[in-house]
Amino acid sequence: MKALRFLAVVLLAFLAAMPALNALEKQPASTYHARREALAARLQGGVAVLFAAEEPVLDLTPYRQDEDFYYLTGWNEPGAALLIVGEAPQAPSPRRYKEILFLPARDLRMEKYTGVKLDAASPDVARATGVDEVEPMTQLPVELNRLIGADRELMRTIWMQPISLQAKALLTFTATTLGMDAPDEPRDVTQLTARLRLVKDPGEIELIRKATSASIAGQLVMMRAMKPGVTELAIAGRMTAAWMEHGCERPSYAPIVGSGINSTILHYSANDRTIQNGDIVVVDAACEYSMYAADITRTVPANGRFTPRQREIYNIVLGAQEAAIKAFVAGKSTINDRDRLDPNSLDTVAYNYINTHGKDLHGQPLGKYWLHGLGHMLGIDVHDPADYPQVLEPGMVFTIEPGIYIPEEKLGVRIECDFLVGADGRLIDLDAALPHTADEVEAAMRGKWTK
Ligand SMILES: [Mn+2]
Repeated sequence: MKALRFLAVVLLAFLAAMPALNALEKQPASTYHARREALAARLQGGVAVLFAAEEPVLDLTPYRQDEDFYYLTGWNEPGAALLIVGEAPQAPSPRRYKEILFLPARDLRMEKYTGVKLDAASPDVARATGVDEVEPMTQLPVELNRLIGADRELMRTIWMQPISLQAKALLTFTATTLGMDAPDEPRDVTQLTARLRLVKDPGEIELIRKATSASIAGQLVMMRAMKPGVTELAIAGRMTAAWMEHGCERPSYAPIVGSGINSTILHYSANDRTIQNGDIVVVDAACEYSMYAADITRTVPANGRFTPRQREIYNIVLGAQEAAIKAFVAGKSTINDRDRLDPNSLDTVAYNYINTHGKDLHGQPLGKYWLHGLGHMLGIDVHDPADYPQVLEPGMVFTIEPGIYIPEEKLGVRIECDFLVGADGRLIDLDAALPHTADEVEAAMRGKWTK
C-alpha cells in the first residue's frame, strides 16, 4: 500500500514536470534574437515590419503562425507585428539596431473562445516574448511615422511580406500622414528570410528529427495496417493517430494514400477509394513537430507482396534515388533542376537512371513517366523557400523523391526520404529507420522489421 502511494506520488510529479501537451517546443530566446539580428544586418540600413498570421474568424484547425514570423520570434499568437530597425550610422538621424514586438490588446470576450493571450501590459512580457521591447499594436504606426519622419529616405527601404494587406494599409497610412508617396511595392522581406532559413541550426535539426521519427512511426503503422478492403482514408487516419501520439500537432500536408490508379496521381488526397487486392499504394504522408515538417513517401503492395512488374518499377525508382545519393557532393550538387541537363544536378542523375532502366508496355523508356522535381528544401514549410536549382550546402535539409507513374498500368511508385547535409558534407538519411528496399517493405508488412 505504501509502495503504491509512493508510486502515485512519483507519477504525479512526473506528469507535473511534463510540458503542456499542446505547447510547441521552442528554441532558446537567444536563437530567435540572433535570427532577428542576422536579418537586421541584411536590411541595408532599412527597417522590416512583419505581421503575424491572423486568427481565422471560424477556424476548425489549430492556429498556425506565419512561417517567417515564427522563425524570427517563436511567437505563436495571432495579431502581432514585429519591427526590426537595421543599423544605419550614416542616416540623417543615425539608427542603431532595435526590435519591437507589437501585441494586440486583449479581447476578453474572444478569449472565452480561443484562450488567454498576452498583451503589452502583461507583467514580464519582454522576458516572456524574448523580444527587447514590447508595445501595444496601436504604437506601430506611431513608431514607423517617427522613424520615417526623421529620415524620409527610409520609405524606400522598408521590408515587408509581399502579400500582406496590413503591410499595404500601414504604408499608405504612414505615407499619407507624412505627405509622401508610398512605394508601389515595399521590398520583399521574405527574400531575406528565405536565405536565412536555408541552413538549419542544431535546434531546428533536432525538431526536424522529431518530425521524421514521428512520421516513421506513422509509416510503420501504415505498413502493418495495409490490406485489401481497407479504405485509403482509414489508413490516413491510423497514421494521423500515430503522429499525434508522438507529439506532432498536424500533418505537414494533406496525406496522400493513393491505391491502384490513384498511385499515379501526384497530389491525390481524396483518399476515398477502398484498397483492392493486387493494388500498389503510394503513401506520401508525414507530420509536423513544433512547426517543422517531415515529408516521407513509401510505396507498398496492398496484399504484402509486390508483383514482379511492381517490384521491377520499384527497384528502378529506388535505383534512381541511390544513384542521386551516390552522386551527391556538398557545395556542388543541386536539387530541383527541371532542365535535367546539368551534370551537377541530382535531378539529371536520377532522370538518366530512370530513362535507361526498364521500359513501358510499348518498349519506350520510362523517363517521361517522371514529371516532378527530384526534391525540395524542408523546414518550417514542407516546401521551404529556395532558389531552384538550389546548391546543397552543409546544414541544409531536403528531400530526394524520384517517382514513376504509369496510368496505363495503374502503377505508380514514389520513394521519398529526407536528408540532412552534415557538417562534414556527408548526406544523412533522416528516415534511415524505415524500410527502403522492396524486401524490407514486405518484411515490415509482415511485422518483421527491426532497425
Ligand atoms: Mn516532398
